[in-house]
Amino acid sequence: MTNIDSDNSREWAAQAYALLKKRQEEQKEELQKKEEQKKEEQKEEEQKEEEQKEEEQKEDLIEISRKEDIPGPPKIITETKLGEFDDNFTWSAMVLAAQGKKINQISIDEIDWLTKLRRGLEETRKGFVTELLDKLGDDPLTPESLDDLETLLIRADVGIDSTDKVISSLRKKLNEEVVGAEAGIKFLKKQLKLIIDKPIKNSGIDLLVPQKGKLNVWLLVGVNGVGKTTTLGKLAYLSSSSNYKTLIAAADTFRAAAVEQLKVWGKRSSVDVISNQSKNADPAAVVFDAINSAKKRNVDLLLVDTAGRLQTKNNLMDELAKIKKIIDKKVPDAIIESLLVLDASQGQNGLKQAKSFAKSANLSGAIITKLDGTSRGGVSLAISEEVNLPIRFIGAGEGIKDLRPFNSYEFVEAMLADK
Ligand SMILES: Nc1nc2c(ncn2[C@@H]2O[C@H](COP(=O)(O)OP(=O)(O)OP(=O)(O)O)[C@@H](O)[C@H]2O)c(=O)[nH]1
Ligand SMILES: [Mg+2]
Repeated sequence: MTNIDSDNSREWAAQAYALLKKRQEEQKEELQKKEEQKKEEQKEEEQKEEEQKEEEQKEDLIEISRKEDIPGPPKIITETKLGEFDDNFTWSAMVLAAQGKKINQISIDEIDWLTKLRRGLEETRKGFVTELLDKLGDDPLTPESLDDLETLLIRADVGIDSTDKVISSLRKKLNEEVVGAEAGIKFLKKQLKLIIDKPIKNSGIDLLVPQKGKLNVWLLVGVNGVGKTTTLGKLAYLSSSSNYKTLIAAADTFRAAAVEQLKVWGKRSSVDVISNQSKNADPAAVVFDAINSAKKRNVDLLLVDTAGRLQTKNNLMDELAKIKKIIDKKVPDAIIESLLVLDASQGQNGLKQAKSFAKSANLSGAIITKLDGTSRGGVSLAISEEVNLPIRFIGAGEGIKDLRPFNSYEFVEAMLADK
């Protein structure tokens, strides 16, 4: 980025910030007005009641409980607050601008998410970009700096195949021309993006959304503890707040607390949960009930939580096959997505899981979770290159809004942000 560019960027980000702040203040004022109006109405009502009660008290001296003692309905706080106008804001605004967003199209939620993603990938970046930039300085790339880069990529869990690919294309470029540090990073970003985009392009679907007019069934699979249930909860919120009729099937009947955990998420996102409380219930039977219910209610998206832990792995795969069979039989034209949930902090272990699941579970995509605070965010590249799975969503936190559709540009920018 030249100085002129970065001056312009800051100016642009400052304008966006001012606009968001103004919008937030207007919303606040509007909310305040509404609340005052409500209070006014309440007061009038109370006064009327008071007068009535006074009349009654004259006849009968009974103590009457005052209305203030009765608690009002709980306030639902889902609005994200605008943070400071800082480096995080400027960076996030620029990433949105680079994708063609106009100043008045930017939302606080988007800024908040990008800030979280960039913060989350800080550890991955620390052991990688910071060191790389230190090593490179302002000098052009040399064959030695490529060796350093190779080590750093492997250390960030990018995987051997992706690393080889990136290094050999950089080497080729170096043979043809002098590549400065800045241009080198730009080229590196482009190569990493190409790797992540390949399986997405191959799938023919850029952005995974439920198809309208059909029943979409998304199965969340993966080993225990990777974040399946949490991810499902966040997906339920994303889906219902995007106006898709959503339903949850609690098909993890293996772990006793799983249904309760899902019900909490269901409540948070106002989505119903179909479950079977009896011990040793058959997961396929829960899916059977859920499909009946989904058909009756004209549901767009049925989210199915599955167990991550059964006695043996074969058992788990058999269970998944049984669930799919039931769906195929009952709704042959349903669109089934089998999404493998992977915990980024498990690095190469996660890659192994992906390879083993991909062999037997007929997966159609991956969801990477726990990208907040791990130094192994690079594993997303290994999943794309070595398992050929399109990444569909990424999670960076335990909150309901901490999951977003995967965007390779934002991901690579966050992973290689230079501060
Ligand atoms: N920091 C962080 N924690 C997460 C994220 N996603 C899930 N978790 C946490 O990871 C833990 C396990 O999450 P679950 O959703 O229960 O995982 P699961 O795969 O359903 O686990 P089993 O049902 O036991 O197989 C919980 O403490 C979650 O809060 C994330 O993106 N970031
Ligand atoms: Mg679970």
